[in-house]
Amino acid sequence: MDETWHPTAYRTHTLGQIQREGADLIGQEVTVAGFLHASRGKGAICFADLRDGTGMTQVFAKADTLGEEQLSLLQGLTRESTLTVTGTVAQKRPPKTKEGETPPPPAYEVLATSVAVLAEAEAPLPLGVTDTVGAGLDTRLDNRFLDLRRAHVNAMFRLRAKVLQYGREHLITEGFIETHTPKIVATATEGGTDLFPMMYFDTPAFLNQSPQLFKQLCMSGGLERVFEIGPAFRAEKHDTYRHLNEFISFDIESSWSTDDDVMGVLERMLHHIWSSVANDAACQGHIESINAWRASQDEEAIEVIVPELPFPRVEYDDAIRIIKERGGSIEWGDDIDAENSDLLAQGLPQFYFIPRWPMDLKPFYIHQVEGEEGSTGRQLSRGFDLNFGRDEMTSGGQREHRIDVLCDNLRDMDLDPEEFEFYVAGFRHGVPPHAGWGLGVERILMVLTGAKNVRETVLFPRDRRRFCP
Ligand code: AMO
Repeated sequence: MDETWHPTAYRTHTLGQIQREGADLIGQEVTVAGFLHASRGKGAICFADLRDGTGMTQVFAKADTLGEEQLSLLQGLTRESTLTVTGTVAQKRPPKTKEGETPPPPAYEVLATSVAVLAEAEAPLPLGVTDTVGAGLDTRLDNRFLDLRRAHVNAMFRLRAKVLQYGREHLITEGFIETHTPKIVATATEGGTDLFPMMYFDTPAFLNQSPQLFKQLCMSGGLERVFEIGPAFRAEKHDTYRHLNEFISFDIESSWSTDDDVMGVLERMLHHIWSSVANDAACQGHIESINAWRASQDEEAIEVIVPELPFPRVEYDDAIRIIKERGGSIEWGDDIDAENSDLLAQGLPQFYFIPRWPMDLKPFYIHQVEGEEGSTGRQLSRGFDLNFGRDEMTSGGQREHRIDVLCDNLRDMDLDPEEFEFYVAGFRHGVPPHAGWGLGVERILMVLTGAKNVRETVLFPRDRRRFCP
């Protein structure tokens, strides 16, 4: 555990600390707090398992040290109620081991001298916290606060925080600064119609689909290298395992850079995230929690395999040829759907880039490849995707910084440059050539944790049917 814990008004020690530092705490008085995970014992004794965000510790209560009244309070307490316990730390009696068997490491318990109930849980619980029989995803999401108390679900969000921490950390070492752009906007960002409308006082406005146009304006503003981790809203009527209507977009934009330069930033960042997670003891604990759950569901264990650098690059032209050779139904100029990505990913067990997409499959802000055309003679772009298996993780590219070409691109895509004046203006008074990408945080979490549904990786997912809680 790398965190430094400070006592709070409710506890002197965490439950994780009792187990880790138990040898030094024997005989010492402590106050711990947590959820009542389980309790057993009648008459003059009670064993209660207490759980907090750091671990679990057994509380041993006896009538002669706790008093009859408090003992029966503890014995009658419903599961998942919250309480504090004051008592002394003792080593638990080690379990009997057979000859030749290695004894488990010592464990510690708290001999209770007083108990205070903080909030009693109603029974029955709408969702079992300790059950290994999986509840349906809808029931889980309806009762997410309880679902989160389950060890493997809790672990998912602790891992998620680590992924963002290591991603941030890496970009800062490469000279990026963290920015925030508005989520209430006047125009579409990506073109197209998948916007959530809203009223901004008396004026119609939208929730932003991506920080794209604003991060580019930061380049015109001389901020050189920016990143942002923030929500993106898409009113797409998808109902799949990988689409959300609100997701967290992890974006960068970098001046004086090409598509190749920012692909380098992306692979170095992902490599850093994976290797940091692999070497972080807390993350290993989270992976173990997830694997314990997977084992109970007869699912294969997940492993953190650090991807090798550089990631493979399969240009769009080659991707189409390879998919066709493997029997896929696709033509040059088509998007590469999940089934065809499966064919392409054969022999590519990790992340892979698909650079140089046809210009007309990419948004208006993407730069074309000068003097180079695809095998069919159509214009290629400096846009790329990063995939893992069948799923797209990131898209990005070098941006068009020449104002005349940018306005032509807008018109070619039936968009009116005047409606994008706030953006186009940023190209009128000098602008560095620049490139960037946007990565779906939830998609990356799916890869790391083996989640089969993107909703598993979001605290309170928003999809076509769900916006509460
Ligand atoms: P794009 O639209 O491809 O590109 O989005 C970037 C990445 O965001 C994730 N993503 C989603 N995740 C969950 N649910 C969705 N509905 C969803 N839509 C997208 C994907 C995707 O690869 N402005 C560009 C990025 C850039 O060029 O910098 C953009 O938004 O992982």
